[in-house]
Amino acid sequence: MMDKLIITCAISGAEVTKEHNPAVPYTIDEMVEAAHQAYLAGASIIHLHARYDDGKPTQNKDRYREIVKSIKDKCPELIVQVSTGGAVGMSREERSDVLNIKPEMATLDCGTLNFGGDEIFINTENDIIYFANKMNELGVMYEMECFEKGHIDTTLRLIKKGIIKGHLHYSFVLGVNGGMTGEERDFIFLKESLPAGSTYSVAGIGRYEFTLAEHSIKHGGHVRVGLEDNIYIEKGVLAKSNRELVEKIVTMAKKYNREIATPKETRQMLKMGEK
Ligand code: KMH
Ligand code: ZN
Repeated sequence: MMDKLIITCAISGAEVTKEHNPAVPYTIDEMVEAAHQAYLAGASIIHLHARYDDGKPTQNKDRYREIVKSIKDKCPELIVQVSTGGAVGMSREERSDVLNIKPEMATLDCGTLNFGGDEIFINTENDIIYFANKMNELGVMYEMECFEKGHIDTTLRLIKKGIIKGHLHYSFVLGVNGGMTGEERDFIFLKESLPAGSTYSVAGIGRYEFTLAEHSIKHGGHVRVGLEDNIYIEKGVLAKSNRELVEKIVTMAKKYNREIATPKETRQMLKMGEK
């Protein structure tokens, strides 16, 4: 029998706006509501980008502290995974400010890639080492975001050097303009490149969100959905909420007899707190 399914909901993002979909949360109240609804639908992890009330993304520790506290006041058992990726163009010092709140979990972006147009999401090897060292020091569980196969190879080198350690949990973020696509063959290639004993989730961008999710559910992996990654519930129809995207995954999971993991079960499966 396959493991229970861990659903992550990427509620806010840094690049998507209310002009793209009015359900994108900006204010703290909107973030709490989005997180709570996603949790009620079956999400055990919230992937969070802080924003100010006007939608501007920020990595400011005080803003994060307030949002995380407000979410946890409403849903004490939820896992809040903060972003250390921030928005394209932020420096690593700016991006890492959020780590000062000692989050339970955070992303570790494992390589550079084009992000469409003139944008480049920069993660040099030294950046990755910087973030990994900081998270190791603070005991923060990381989810390694890999946008293509070279990023997995980078993690393998850093694991050998003892820089990346603890339980290895990956996220394949596929379908970014400039990154690897999210076809089934891409997914299989990445999945088979992982070290033994690791776990993984997938985040399909745009039209890949649900097809990639289905590959992962079928093969025993985990899934991330949310307005950060995709704003449509089906072709041409805007999602009403983050919750609606999570519900679609829960329905899909039933088809493959995958039960949904609670936050407590997620912590056990990802061996959190063992660092
Ligand atoms: N906003 C992207 C540039 C992460 O959260 O760690 C980076 C991102 C990755 O979303
Ligand atoms: Zn993100």
